Amino acid sequence: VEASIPEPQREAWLKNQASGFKGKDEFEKEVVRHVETTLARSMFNCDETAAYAATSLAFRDRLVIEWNRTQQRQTFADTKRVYYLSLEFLMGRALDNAMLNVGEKETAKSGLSDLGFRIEDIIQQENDAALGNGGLGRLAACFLDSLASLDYPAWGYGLRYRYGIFKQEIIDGYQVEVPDYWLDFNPWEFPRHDVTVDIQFYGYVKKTTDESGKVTAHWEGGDTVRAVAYDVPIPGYATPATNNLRLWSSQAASGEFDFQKFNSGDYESSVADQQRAETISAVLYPNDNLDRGKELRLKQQYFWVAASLYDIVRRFKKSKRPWREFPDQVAIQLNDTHPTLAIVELQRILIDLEGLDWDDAWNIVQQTFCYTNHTVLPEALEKWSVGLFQHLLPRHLQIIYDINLFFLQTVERTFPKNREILSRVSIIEESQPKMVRMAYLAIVGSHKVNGVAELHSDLIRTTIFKDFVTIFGPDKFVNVTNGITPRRWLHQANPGLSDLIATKVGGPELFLKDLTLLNKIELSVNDPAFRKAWAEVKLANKQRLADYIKTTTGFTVNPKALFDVQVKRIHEYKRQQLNIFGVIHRYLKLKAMTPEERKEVPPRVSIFGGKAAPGYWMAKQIIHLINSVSKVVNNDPDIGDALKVIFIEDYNVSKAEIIVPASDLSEHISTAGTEASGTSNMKFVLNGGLIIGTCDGANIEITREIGEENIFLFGNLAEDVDDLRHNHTYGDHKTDPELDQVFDAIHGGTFGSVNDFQGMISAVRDHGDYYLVSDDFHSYLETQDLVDKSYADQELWITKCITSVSRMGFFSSDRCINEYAEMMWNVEPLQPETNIGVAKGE
Ligand code: CJB
Repeated sequence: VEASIPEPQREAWLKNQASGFKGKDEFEKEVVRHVETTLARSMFNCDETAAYAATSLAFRDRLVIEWNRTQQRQTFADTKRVYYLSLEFLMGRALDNAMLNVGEKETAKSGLSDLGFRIEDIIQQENDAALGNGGLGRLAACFLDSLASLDYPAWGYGLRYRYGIFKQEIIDGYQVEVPDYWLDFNPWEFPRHDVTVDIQFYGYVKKTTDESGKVTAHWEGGDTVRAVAYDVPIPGYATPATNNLRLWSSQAASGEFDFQKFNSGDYESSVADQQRAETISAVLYPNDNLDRGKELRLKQQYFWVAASLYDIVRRFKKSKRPWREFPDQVAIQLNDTHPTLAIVELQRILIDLEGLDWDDAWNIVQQTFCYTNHTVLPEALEKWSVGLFQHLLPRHLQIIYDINLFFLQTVERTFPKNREILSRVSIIEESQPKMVRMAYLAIVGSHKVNGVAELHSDLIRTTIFKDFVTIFGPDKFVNVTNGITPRRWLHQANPGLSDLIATKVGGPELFLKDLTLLNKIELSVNDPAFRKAWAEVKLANKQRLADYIKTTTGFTVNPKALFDVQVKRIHEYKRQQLNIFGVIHRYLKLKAMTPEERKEVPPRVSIFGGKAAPGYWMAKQIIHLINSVSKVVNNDPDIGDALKVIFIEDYNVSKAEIIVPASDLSEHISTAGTEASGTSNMKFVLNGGLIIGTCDGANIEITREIGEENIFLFGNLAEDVDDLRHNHTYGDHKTDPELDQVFDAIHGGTFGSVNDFQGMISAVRDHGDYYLVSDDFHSYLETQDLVDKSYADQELWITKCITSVSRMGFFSSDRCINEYAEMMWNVEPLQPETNIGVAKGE
């Protein structure tokens, strides 16, 4: 390594090694130093933004020192690493997390107070890093936290979008999208202008044959775009281990602009070239559970995958090991099919650039990759047209055809003369136009495939990937039920509850590293002091949310009311429409009561939040209906506290941190068989709220863990969905009569012009009610009545909550990551103590 300092000079380096702050005095010194030098400001010119920046930089310095040590340790130990490839990392804010994970939040709090700031205000200054849409991206963020906290040698690879998920504004009840320019000032990233990769697109393939007759393909011509690395340190909790998230940003390969064009007077087109290159990493596609097949998206995928693989291969080559050892050193996890091109790219590198035989290369590829499926929804399964591939990535298309050919040949050997199976499993769909089926390519190129909850894993084995189970055998398909990091989703979001639990479990660092220890609190379920403290924590969290609602919407809600929450992406399959129809039904019932009767009903606040994809018309209609109902109900003097309906604008990770701890009841009510897992269900229960839900995704395992007496399940089962749908189309299907009352109210103009909501009604009445809203409506209302009755008995309710929390240990993402490591990656943690000696950097 040429950049390495020669041996004789190293002593001077070792003597002068950087060491971040220790203790409050040094923290304050670092903050002041950053304000006065890095930011060139002073005590006469230091607002909260500057204090946030300086505090973050002080923590970043600490992280980067540990980051360096961690990378050196891993290189020195020459261990296997995991690479988690994800187009989305929904990280949220970093400062609070960094303070808690390195165990210095108290230091920072008192230091900032000495310097004239409240830590809460400083934390609020940070923009969310919102490089994701929803569950899939947040899962990736939880996994990074667990990988670091468990000392696994792991890197995340993603794209550094200039614009993350859009900001949502609600104007006159409608969603309006506003760009999220979050990079204004981001102290958490390190630009690595020295780590760049030039990525090729378009062009053509030339083949040459050497004397021995060996044919080699050369991909030539086309455009080149430069990938520049930006590194984000990922601190582990209660360990010095600090991993790396490397995000690629695109820029013109020739630097700022094409100087030849520039000098010849073609200034505009040189700038246009530069902008075209930058477009690749400009914006996150805002679709959740939907594939749109846009060329720029495929460009993003290849750009990111090619840069990441170049980096991984470069790192492997430094070890000078033979290629066959690549899978002993490298495990690559494909988060959904978005990075599937990595399979093709590695095969291309091995055969075209490194000269390996096809079979040897393919063996290495299959041993390296694993693939996670996150959905069975047909509209979300990625396909790309062969024509687009041919144009953008001509060599990759050839390799895909060869992969398919060899795969189909083996299938044919096992199932001779079975043409149906061949066409069913072919990576190329023989449609007009022909399409590349990315999930099939991901399965064929990986050695393990997993679903994200038991029901979901069973469904993929028996439906969408059934033929592949027959071909490869059942062992290739495994389940890893999703999890969440208790650091962010309990300790950070709900410090009151975390502290209370810690008193029974022997300190936060114990249960936050082994969440099964939560079961100890069940011993205190009847302890009056513990129960009282529990109720106080919940009320304080509800008060915090009520204050937030007051400031942002102007509506006053009673913190003693039952807070009923549904926050997630807006999607027909997640059925926010079922919820809002239920709310309307409740409103109509309340209106029909006398004031005395109304007083007997337990008050409720129905809280919604979530973004609709900008092109998803029905989802936008749902948002509009919720806001229209909110306006009518909240301003109806007959109703008062009995019912309030709130739509929280721009739901994101940092808002979830306020909302989740404040919930009494949360709704996870997808049509059975559609929600692969869900992870917010886990967050809500862990924070002492109960669930109303369908038998879908991880709700089923949550029930198994916490007991069915502690969850409000309703609705049809996944196994009955097909028959019900069939009956809608061919049978004598009638809308549920109580739902008809709701539709009548909407028709009557109670919530504004019916034209605005006709689509939602027609979907149920005229278009087959694909999501079974009518079929589940009665059962939903009955179960909501049961919720009211249960909530009225506060003593029993608290018992349910404490018991549920105590049994949630299974849902830590630490358990999940250990399962991946053992079943799929074959990697071991590398504990910090094992490091001694000097290595050569990452
Ligand atoms: N998921 O967030 C997304 N986006 C997709 O495009 C496909 C799936 C979600 O992934 C989560 C993590 O596995 C699941 O919990 C959730 O059910 C699924 O919808």
